[in-house]
Amino acid sequence: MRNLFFCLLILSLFTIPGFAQPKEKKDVKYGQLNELPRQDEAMKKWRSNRFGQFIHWGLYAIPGGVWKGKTYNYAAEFLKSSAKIPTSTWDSLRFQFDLPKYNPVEWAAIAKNMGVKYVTITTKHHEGFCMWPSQYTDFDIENTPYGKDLLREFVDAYTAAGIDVNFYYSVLDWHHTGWRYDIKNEEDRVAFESLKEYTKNQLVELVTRYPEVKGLWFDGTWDASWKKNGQFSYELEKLLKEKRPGLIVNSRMRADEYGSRHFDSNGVLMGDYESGYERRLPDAWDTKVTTRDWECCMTIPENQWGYHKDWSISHVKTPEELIEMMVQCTSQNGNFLLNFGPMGNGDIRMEERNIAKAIGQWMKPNSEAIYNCGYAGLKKQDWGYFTQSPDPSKVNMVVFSQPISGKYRVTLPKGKTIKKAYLLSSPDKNLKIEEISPNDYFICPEKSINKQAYVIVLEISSEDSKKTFQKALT
Ligand code: H76
Repeated sequence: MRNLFFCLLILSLFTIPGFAQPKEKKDVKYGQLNELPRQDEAMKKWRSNRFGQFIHWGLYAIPGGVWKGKTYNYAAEFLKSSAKIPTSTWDSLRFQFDLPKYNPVEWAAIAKNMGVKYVTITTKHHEGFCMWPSQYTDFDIENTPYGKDLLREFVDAYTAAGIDVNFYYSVLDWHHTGWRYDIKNEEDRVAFESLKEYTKNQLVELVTRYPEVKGLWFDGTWDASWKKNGQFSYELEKLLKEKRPGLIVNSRMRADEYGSRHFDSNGVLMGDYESGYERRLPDAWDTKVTTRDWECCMTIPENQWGYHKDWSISHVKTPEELIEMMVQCTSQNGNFLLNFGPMGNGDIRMEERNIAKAIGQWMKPNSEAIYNCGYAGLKKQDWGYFTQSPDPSKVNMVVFSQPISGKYRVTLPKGKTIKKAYLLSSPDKNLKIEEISPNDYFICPEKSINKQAYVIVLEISSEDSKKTFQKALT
């Protein structure tokens, strides 16, 4: 009787809406375009890069968060909105964009020295100013004292340095009269059509003028107006990929026809990688993210993308914090995109130069644990992060927190054993390995005196695993 009662209880739960019911699959027409994860060469390259530089540069770099003597603490690229500056006033900043210090060859050298393999630069942010000479607007670099195509110079310099170039593009546009936050009536619809047309023209222009571009990073796509245009963004992604085979697009570009963003109404990722991790990381033990491509974009201060004159208003991340974030991303199959906000005169601020240098100094001896690396499929431990080397028999341990005991725990899946362990910096010297129980180990470096994160390499074998297991049984 009691059993019957429980059976009925369980059965009844399935009939309560929203409880334990398999979600009904929606018919999504304008969702994902291609099978994921993409396995073509362009995507493999993107995935192997792991570390990139984000660049936010536009007219907002001129006031740098300060307007009429008042400092606005909110993100400098939002100053027009924070200080309620009329569009015509803001737009006339372009007459001050003369960039005497702009030296893209030097920028590229700084980036290369830091160890990035790709860069993503703002071609147009929310202010609507275009960093390339666009045939579809006068609000562009051509109509500034600088006058030249700074984007072409940028693409050339970074490409020559061996760094893949990507373009950030904001659909949200405070300058374009067709932009709407929502579409509420016929007038809005007509206006927004002109913005759509403009967006399409400019993106085709960008991928045509700069065929080197590897990917497009869409932003300002959260408003109702864009979300109501799922079919348009689907067709736009398709068109751009036809124009530029191999083009890589972030998930933020898209909403499906039901307005579901990043992931469609059935939970399928749109675009080629997830780009929702902005100024935050997934939990370090989250293994779900390892099943897809993703990228985390990060600021150095708390929330400044464009140049802000006063960095004392928030915590400024140290190179060590940033390196740890990058390593965590790699350990979970993600890329790390670190933002720089060049100044209104074209220079790069000293704080950013110093951070780039410090990260570069760490990268030089340790980057083998980053490039081409990913999720190792091992249980995360408190001392840091595992990264899987492209050599399947090698796993890196990137140590950030040295245990007081001096012993580093490693748990392997059944059937695998550690053959040897050594510091990446001295591969000829084996570290002591203590087997606790089958598949469970302590790695014991002689001394843990490192002041910086460092890498221990594990050579893993699956052949002699049986022997070890047998030995343990007897
Ligand atoms: C909010 C917001 C925007 N998205 C970031 C990537 C920056 O561009 C910021 O301005």
